[in-house]
Amino acid sequence: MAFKRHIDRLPIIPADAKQHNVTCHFCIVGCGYHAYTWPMNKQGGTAPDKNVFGVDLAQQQEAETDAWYSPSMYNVVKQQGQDVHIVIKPDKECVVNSGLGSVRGARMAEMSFSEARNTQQQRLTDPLVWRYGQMQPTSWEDALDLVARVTATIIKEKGEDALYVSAYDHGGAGGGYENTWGTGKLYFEAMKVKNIRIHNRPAYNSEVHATRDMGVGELNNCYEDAELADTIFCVGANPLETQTNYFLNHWVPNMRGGTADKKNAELPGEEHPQVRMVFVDPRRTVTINACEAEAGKENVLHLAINSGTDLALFNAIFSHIAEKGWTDKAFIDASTSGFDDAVKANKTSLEDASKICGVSVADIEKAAAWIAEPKAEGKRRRTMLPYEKGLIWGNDNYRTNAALVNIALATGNIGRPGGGCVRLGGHQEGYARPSDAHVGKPAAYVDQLLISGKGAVHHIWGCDHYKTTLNAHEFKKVYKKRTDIVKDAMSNAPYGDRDAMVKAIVEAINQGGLFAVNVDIIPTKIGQACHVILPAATSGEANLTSMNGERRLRLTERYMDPPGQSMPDSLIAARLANNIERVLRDMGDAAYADKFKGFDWKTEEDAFMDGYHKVAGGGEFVTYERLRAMGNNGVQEPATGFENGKLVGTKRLYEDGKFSTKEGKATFMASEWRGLQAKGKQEQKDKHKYLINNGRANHVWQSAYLDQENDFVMDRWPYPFIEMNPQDMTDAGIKQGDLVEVYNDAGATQAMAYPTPTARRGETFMLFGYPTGVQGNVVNAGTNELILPNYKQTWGDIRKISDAPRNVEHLSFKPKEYKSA
Ligand code: MGD
Ligand code: F3S
Repeated sequence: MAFKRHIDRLPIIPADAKQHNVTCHFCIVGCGYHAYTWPMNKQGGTAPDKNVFGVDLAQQQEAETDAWYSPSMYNVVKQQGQDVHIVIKPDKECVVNSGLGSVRGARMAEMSFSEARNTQQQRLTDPLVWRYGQMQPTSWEDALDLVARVTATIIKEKGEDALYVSAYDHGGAGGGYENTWGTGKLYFEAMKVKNIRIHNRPAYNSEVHATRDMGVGELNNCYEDAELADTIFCVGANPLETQTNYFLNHWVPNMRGGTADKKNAELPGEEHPQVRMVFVDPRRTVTINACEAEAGKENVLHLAINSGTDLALFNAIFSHIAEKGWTDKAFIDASTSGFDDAVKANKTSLEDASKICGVSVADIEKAAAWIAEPKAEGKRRRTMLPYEKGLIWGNDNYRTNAALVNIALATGNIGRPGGGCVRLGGHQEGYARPSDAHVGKPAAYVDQLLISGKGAVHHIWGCDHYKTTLNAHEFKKVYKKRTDIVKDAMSNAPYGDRDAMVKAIVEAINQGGLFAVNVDIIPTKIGQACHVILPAATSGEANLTSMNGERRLRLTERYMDPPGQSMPDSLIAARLANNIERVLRDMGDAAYADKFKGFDWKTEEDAFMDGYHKVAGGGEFVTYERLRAMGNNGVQEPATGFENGKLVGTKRLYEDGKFSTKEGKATFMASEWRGLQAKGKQEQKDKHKYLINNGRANHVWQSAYLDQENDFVMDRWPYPFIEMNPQDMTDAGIKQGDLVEVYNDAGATQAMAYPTPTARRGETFMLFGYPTGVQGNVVNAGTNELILPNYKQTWGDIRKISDAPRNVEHLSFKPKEYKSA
C-alpha cells in the first residue's frame, strides 16, 4: 500500500507562537517559510484571538486559505533543551513563492531531528573516531586534537599540497556565507590549499566559466523577468521538478496570461503577445508537458536534440539571427565587443545543425524567430534564456555556455526586463571566500589524483563522492583500499599514546594510505571509509544566510537546537584552525601557527561579520539585525545602501549596459563545434546500446541524504528509477519494476525499470546520486579542459537482474505526464 502518514489531527498554532524567518534550505529558489514554535503543554484555539492566523477556524475556510498546514509541516523539536511544537509553513507574503510549498520544502519540519517523533534519527550527534575496529563516539577536544595533529604533521612534512579538501561552495542546507567563509578562511587564507574540489565536481572551478569570462555574471536577472518575457528559451532544465515554485509562481502565471498588469506597468506601450516556450532537451520532461497544458501546444516548441549537441544548435540559431538582421545593433555597439569575429567563427548553417542535432531545419528556424523576430512596430522580443544541468553537465560545457550567451548578447537580452541569460541554479548560493587564485586554471583533478595514490590527508565537508562523483566505481575501490591501510594502522596503535597514534597514521600514509576526515550532518557512504567524523548543524539549527537564483539574500533564523554536540560548520572550521594553531605552536613553529590566528569566533554571526560583511560586494551594509528586519523578502545582492531602515538592493544586473570586464563591455566568444569533446565519450556511444541520461526527480532532494530516512520518498522510490521506452523493455525482456543492471567499461550500477512512453528508443533517464543505485558508477572520467565533468553524456548496456522485489510491488508505474484540463 502506498505511504500514509496516519495523522488524525494536529495542534492549532497559538496566537503567541514564536515566529522565525526561514528560507527553504533545499533548492535555489529559496522559498520563504515561517517556523512557528510553542511549548508542548499549549495549543491554540479556533477563536480568532487564539490562533496565529487571526481567523475563526470553526468556520469552513476558502480553498486558497493560508490558515492551514499539512502533517509534513509539523514536528516536535528541541529549543534550549525543551521539547516544543514546530510548524514550518510557506509564507504567503514572500514574493518568491507567494505561499507555495514544494514537495521537498513542505517537508522541512518532518525532515528535522526529533527524538519525540523519531524523525531523522540518522543525524550525527557526536564526533566519531575509528577505534577498536569501528567508529566510536568521543569529545570534540579528542577528535579535533587527532585531526589537527595529523594535519599539522603532514602539512609541515609534505607541504600543503598533501592536504586534499572536498568542500561545498553553496548556500542553503549545509552551506551559507558563514560556512563557506569558515572553510575558505581556513584553506585559502591560513593555508593555500590547491588540491581542493567542490561538492559536485572533481575540481575547484566555475560551472559556468564561459559566461563569467564574457563579463556576464550567471545570475543576472530577477524572477519577475519570467513574468515579463515574450519567449523563454530553456536549455537542459526541468524547472517544474527542479525549481518548482519559481516555475509555478512566475512562469505559469505568464503562460496563463495573468501577468498583463505587470507587463503594462513595467513595459508600457509595448505589445504583449502570448508567451512562447522553447525547450532544448533530448528528453520530454514533465515541464514541457505542463507548459503545453498552460500555454497551449502551439506556443511550446520542444527541440529534442541528440544528446550533447546543443553547441551546434546555438551556433546555427546565432548565425540565423545575424543573417536575418534580428540583432540588437545599438546594444551590440554600445555594450559588447567581438561580435563580427564570433559571427565568422561560429557560422553554422541550419542544415548542418539539423544533421548534428537531429532536429528539423524548420524547428531551428522557428526557435530563432521565437527568440528574436521583432514584435509589432519593430519592438524587440523580450527573451529569457535560462539553462541548467543539461548544459552545465553536458558536452563541451565551456563553449556551449559561451554559444548560448552569444545569442542573448546578440539580441540585447541581458540587463533588460523580461530578459536574462541565467543559470536556473541548483541549491542556493552562499559563496564568500578569500581569493582562490593560487588554485590555478585548470584546477587540479582531485578525484583522479586521489585515485592515482596522491594526497595524504583528506578533509571532506558535506560531500559524498561515493554517490555523486563521476568514475565513482573506480573511486570507491581505490578510496577504500587507501583508507583501510590507515584504519589497520590505527587499530594496531595504542590508544592512550597520541604520539604513537599519529606516528602510526603517518607511516600508513607513507605506504599509500589516506587519512580521511568527514564533516557532515549524517553518516554518509564516503564516511564509512573515514577515520574521524565531525557532526555539523544544518539550517534552522544555526543562523544562516544565503541567496537564491535572483540574488535574494535572506537570514534563516535558528529555530531549534542542533542534535547532540553538533556545531555549525563555520565554528567547526574555527575550532579546527584553533587546534592546528595550538599543535603548530607545540611543535615550535610559531610563524606557521600565527597564520591560523583570527578564528576566535564564538557564533556563526561572528563568522558572517568576519566574512560576508567585510568581503562581499555591498557586504558592509549587511548585518544579521538588518536582514532579520527585511524578513523573507530580504534584499537582492549586491546591496547598495541602507536607507530609511531598509537595505537597498539590485533588481537586475547590467541594467546600465556595463558588464563585468575591464572595459565594461561584454565579449562575444568563438565557440566552434567539435563533437563529443570529453575523452572516451564517442567510443562509449559507439559501443553501447543505450543513452544513460540522468538527473533529478521532484520528490528527491539531491543524493537523498535526508530522504533516505523519509518513508514518503523511500516508499515511492525504493530504488532509483530508470525511464525506458516500453518497446525497448519488451525487447530486452524487462517488465515494469524489474531491477536492471546498467553497465559499461567505467563500472556498473542498478536501477528499477520505469516504462515511459515518451522516452525515445535507446534513450533512458536514470535518477542520479541515489543511495540504492549510484548512476555515477557508469559515468567515465572524461572532463573538459577546465575539468568540468560531463555526467549527462553516458552510454551503457542494460540487462535484467531480477523481477520487481517486494518493496517495489506496490508502486504505480503510470506515466508521469498530466492531462490538460
Ligand atoms: P537535471 O534533471 O539534472 O535537472 O536542475 P536541472 O538541470 O533542471 O537535468 C535537466 C535536464 O537536462 C534533464 O531533463 C535532461 O534530460 C537534460 N539533458 C540531458 N542531456 C542533455 C543535453 O545534451 N542537452 C540538453 N539541452 N539537455 C540535456 C538541476 C538542479 O536542480 C540542481 S543543479 C540542483 S543542485 C538541485 N537539485 C535538485 C534535486 O536534487 N531535486 C529536485 N527535485 N530539485 C532540485 N533542484 C536543483
Ligand atoms: Fe524549497 Fe521552494 Fe525549492 S520549497 S525545494 S526552495 S521550490
